[in-house]
Amino acid sequence: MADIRTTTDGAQAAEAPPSPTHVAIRREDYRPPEWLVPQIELKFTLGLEETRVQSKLRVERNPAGSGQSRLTLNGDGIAPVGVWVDGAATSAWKMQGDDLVIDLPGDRHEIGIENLVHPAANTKLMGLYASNGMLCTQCEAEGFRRITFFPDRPDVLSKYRVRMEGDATQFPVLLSNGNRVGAGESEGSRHWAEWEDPFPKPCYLFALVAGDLKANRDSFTTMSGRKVDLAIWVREADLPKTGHAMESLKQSMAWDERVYGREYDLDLFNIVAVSDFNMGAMENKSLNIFNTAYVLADKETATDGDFDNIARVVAHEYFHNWSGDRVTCRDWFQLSLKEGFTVFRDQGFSADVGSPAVKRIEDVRVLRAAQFPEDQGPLAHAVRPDSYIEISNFYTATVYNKGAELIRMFHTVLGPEKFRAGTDLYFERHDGEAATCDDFVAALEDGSGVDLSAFKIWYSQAGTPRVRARLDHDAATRTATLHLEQQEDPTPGQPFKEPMPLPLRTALFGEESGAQLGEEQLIILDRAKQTFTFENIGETPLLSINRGFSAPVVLTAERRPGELEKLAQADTDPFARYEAMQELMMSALTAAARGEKLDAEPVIRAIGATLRSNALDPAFKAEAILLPSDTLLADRMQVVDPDAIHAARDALREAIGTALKDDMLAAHRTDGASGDDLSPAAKGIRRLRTVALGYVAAADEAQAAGLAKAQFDAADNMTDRQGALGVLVSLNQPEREEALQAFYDRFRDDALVIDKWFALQAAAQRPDTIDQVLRLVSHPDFTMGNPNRLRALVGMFGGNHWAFHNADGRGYDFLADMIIAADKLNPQIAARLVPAFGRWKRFEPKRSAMMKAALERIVASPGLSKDVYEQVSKSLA
Ligand code: B3K
Ligand code: ZN
Repeated sequence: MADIRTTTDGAQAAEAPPSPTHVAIRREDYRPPEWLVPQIELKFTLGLEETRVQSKLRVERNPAGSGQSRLTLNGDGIAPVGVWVDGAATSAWKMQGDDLVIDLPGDRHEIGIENLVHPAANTKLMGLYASNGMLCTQCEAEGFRRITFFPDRPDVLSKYRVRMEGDATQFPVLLSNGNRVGAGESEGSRHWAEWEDPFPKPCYLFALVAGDLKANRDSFTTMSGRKVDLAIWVREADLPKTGHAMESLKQSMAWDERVYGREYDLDLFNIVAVSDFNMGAMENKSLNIFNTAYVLADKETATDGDFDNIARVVAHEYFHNWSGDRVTCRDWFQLSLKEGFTVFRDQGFSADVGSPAVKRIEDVRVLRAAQFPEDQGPLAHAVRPDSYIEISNFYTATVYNKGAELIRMFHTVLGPEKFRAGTDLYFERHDGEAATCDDFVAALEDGSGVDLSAFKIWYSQAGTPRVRARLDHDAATRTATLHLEQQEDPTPGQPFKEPMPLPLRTALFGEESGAQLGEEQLIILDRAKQTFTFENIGETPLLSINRGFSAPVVLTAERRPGELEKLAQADTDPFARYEAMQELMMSALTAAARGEKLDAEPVIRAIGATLRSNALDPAFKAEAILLPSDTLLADRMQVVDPDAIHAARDALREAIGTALKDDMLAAHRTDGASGDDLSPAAKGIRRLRTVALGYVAAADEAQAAGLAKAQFDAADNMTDRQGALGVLVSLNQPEREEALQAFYDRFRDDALVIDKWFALQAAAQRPDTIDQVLRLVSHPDFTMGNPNRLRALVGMFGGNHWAFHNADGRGYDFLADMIIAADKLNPQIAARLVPAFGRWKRFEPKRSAMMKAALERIVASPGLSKDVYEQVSKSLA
């Protein structure tokens, strides 16, 4: 960023040891841009090996700047072939590191630059790169500077005119943002197209695609009656797999009109699917680029989870058109302004098109699995971070998912109408601007008339608050008193913390009657210690607190024996019921992992009652009977011993499977869901089938292997097939190999399904998983160059708690080797593998020392990228 000073001193020292080359950028150093670029014209002469880029920038001195005559244009790995100022070639420019600087005499100039890029050699997949013979771009966060020189910061907004020219056979389709304003043939077998985007945008939203693609075309008529042409571009063979993505797009467009009053603003909306992509998808204005994994689906190759993820990601990227594109971020510290809000919006969409109760449980499961560990480890950072070395490392569960929880708290406190008044004002007030998180809160406050200032601490204070609750009951006075305490633990760079406002939806139920006692209350706990009184409580109450997970906290309540079991049956809030089950399981598991006797009976009774309930649907049952993961259990242990955790979990699974085998077999036999039925009810039946099969496997391997193989062979859909294989991979039965081979043979030409084949084996709960993974790295289908494949095998293995933390340390050696090797190709993806090592200090001494040694080996490897350097050095600090 041109005008943000870099530093190696001060606050940064608390977070990462200084490096001579990798320096921190700080939020407090933000300065407005010195120069604005209202207009840019780009010309691309396309080639896979080499593409020529000619750019023409209209630059204007920013009245809000400090008056500098120096124009700094960011670059990354590119060199100018020529530079022009106001039409005249000039040599009065110089390189400052990767950046091009020109001293300009006046207030307005036209700058011309020509440079070359090499898409096929671009293994970072940032900027312009080649994938499967096509060309595409990824510019967020700082990829545009790998295409051409530009003030690569989100608060410089420009109107784009883009011309591209290339071989018509190799690149029959030429796409960019906005509207196509011209096209034609040129010399030889070449052709060209010209695109113009009427909406000013930051360069991170620029996109270009050139390739041999075919479109699934449809249209959507907006609420004001405008027809929008929709197209999903894929390789011809993949066209039959685009129907679900298209339906999801149309549903998203209608939902955003209905729920947020947001109408689409151009006549064209394109989605392009790419096989090599660093993340899920990208919201480039009117030209979204997607990882194929979030576009392509049919029932033979995609699971119900895949279908749901496609709908979620299509919605998320579409919603960015307003929360991200029309209103963008002032600087990258404000990333959660668009990401937290857009995740909250996509969660609302998925809840509305599916089951709201199950969706909330899933969202909390993701938060606990991905964000809570972040908050408790060395990489903890605020939703609006204060500094970064590499911004790509901050596309985290904290910025996205905790950011969404923060928006959810605003929604809870304001209620839907006032929240909507606030978001309407936000979009109206900041349309066409680059805004901040403070601007967002101010708009919510002004739109709703409610003071939200106390909640702003959620943007700046990292860490998950811990809440302790105790409920006393005085039968004589018929009052119940709720004693609450909150505690915020130190995180890197934040040794002292303030109490935070925690909105806790709370209700009481009668222990005897099971009936709700009075209305649900929204309690705001905003001090370190507080008590709340409930009047007219005649019978002994059960405490249902943080219902719907209204605050993203770790809450422990003092419970009488039997209280959780009763709540699990009586609570009227589905999330609270699920939570009561989880707490019941968690207390049995943590006790057993500490070496105490396993008390499985209360869990068995609760699961049995859940399975037999006629009032609950299968999807909810499947969620409610799943045991907390090894990783979640590890979070609750003082000293983490992965073997003890795993043994406790295995013992409880076996006890449940044995005691409830008939119920599990009945749940597994349940049918009535045909493979192409994607209703929430059918998905629930399939999910419960496989979860129940897992419990049967814990009780009787041989019987489960037979059932799983039968399910696998008979499956007419990927959910049942993958579910069965997911159970089989952890068993020592002959059916395992047969099914793995059959799966591979059938789907060997389908990259996304082969990703599943790798991922299932990396996720297997077996003592020899590390051996299997080491073998799979040499499999001819394994490649580090494709992010999906690397994530499927290596990423999945890093998340397999028991296997990765194998006592002999080979898991650590393997992951360190992979990070070092992947860093040479694609630093962004390599850095994403580092957090598996993050909480090394919490492990038993032997593993802790080995994890630390692995991190030290990585940080000592020569030529480390700043991506990996930042994650590893912070992990060691
Ligand atoms: N905004 C993109 C993420 C870009 C990640 C860059 N490292 C996708 C999304 O959140 O919608
Ligand atoms: Zn996003």
